[in-house]
Amino acid sequence: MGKERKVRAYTNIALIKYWGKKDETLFLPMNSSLSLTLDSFYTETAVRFDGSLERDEFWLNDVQQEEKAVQKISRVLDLFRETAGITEPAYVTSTNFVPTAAGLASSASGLAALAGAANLASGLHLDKRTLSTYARRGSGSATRSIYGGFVEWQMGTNNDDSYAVKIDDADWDIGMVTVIVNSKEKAVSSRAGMKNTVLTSPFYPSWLESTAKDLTEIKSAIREQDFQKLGEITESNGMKMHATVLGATPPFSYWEPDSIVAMHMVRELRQQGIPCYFTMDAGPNVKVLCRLSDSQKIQSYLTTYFSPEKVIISGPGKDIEDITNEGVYHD
Ligand code: 2P0
Repeated sequence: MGKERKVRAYTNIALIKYWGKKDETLFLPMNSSLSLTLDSFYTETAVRFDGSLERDEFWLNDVQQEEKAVQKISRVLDLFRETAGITEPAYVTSTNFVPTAAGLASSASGLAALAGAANLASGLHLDKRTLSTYARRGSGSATRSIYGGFVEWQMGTNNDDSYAVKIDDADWDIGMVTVIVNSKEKAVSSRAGMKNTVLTSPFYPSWLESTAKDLTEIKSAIREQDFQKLGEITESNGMKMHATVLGATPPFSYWEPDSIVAMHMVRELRQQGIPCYFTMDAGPNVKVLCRLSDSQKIQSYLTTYFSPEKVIISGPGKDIEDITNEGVYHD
């Protein structure tokens, strides 16, 4: 039996969105994206390869997972088994750490933590860049969760050159306030939503063109630590992604009435002189990019409408971490 290894990976929120694949098997995206890793939402996953098991076993938040969820992780584990020459099944335990009542599951931190733990348990010890290509095969957004701070997923052209690169530690008073509008499972998964958008939305080609420009500009905003420019590009890019969805056949939207309330409140905060900008993903929750030092003021304002447990402050998250021996007493 192999040694169990445990890893923590933090989730990330895209400021320049990944929306569409050019290769569904390899998870090669249609465009490069850029995200902020968050410290308030993370996953801890332990993996051990164990010859006494008949097949992979996966426990998430102390509940044994059914076939479909097991298959999803087995595909990633197979990549490590193939490279390391391992034939044993794996025993995987995972815990999602999200604030109470948020109910957010995160494929980004989940699949990144799985890849990170399998990397150590298999003895491969891949560098982080290569590891991000393995995480990518579990879920596109997981590519970026290998690193903390601002992270670019460079789309590349093949399995080996589509990876994550850290752009900046985001340690210049950067934060994000997440507004949980609805924590139920979404009606259109991001995987299905992006596929339908690529195939049917007439706005999609313009999205690709415009997002390439946004990426160049947001990287210069990060380099210059120009928060206003960073925020304006973030808000604009998110809205453009949602516009492609409205143009799909059949048209759909991830927004709910309270998403629009949250967006209005962010605009009001800006009118009050607090710089903050919203973005949304494949669901109704609203994420507010802000100065970490303003996050409590923003939270106070948002909780005049939303319940306090639904408005969560994050700072920048860290790189994926080996926590195998965390909590173990060393003398
Ligand atoms: C992102 N999203 O860049 C974009 C913006 C949602 C909207 O990545 O099919 O779970 O597993 O690669 O990564 C969510 O989609 O999709 C996502 P798959 P994923 O964060």
